[in-house]
Amino acid sequence: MLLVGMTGHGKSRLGSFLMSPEDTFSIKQAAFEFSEECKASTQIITAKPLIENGIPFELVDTPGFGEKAGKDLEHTLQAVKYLKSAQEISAVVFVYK
Ligand SMILES: Nc1nc2c(ncn2[C@@H]2O[C@H](COP(=O)(O)OP(=O)(O)OP(=O)(O)O)[C@@H](O)[C@H]2O)c(=O)[nH]1
Ligand SMILES: [Mg+2]
Repeated sequence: MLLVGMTGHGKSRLGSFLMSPEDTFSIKQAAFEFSEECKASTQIITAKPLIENGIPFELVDTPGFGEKAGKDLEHTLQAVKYLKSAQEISAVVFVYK
């Protein structure tokens, strides 16, 4: 399951919540690093294994769009490389606040 969207809209925060909804974790303990303010944080695509209803899958956090000139291209190339190597994408979640 791939989390995509504009920078600062909450992909990493949502991903961390989905990994452990019961935890009121601090930023340091979160599964996916997220920023304290609404600023760009994720730079590298990160996949974490998760089991839901006995079904194993990966939750994938991606860098956000709209950070600054040049970054969108860099992040898109990174995404293309990741998607080419991925076995299967079951869902793409567009995170919009
Ligand atoms: N109030 C509130 N704040 C949120 C929510 N989701 C995210 N935030 C805050 O918004 C800020 C940005 O969240 P991130 O999860 O880092 O955003 P992101 O989409 O991963 O950003 P990039 O990694 O730059 O693409 C952080 O301060 C979060 O705590 C939400 O649902 N409610
Ligand atoms: Mg992020």
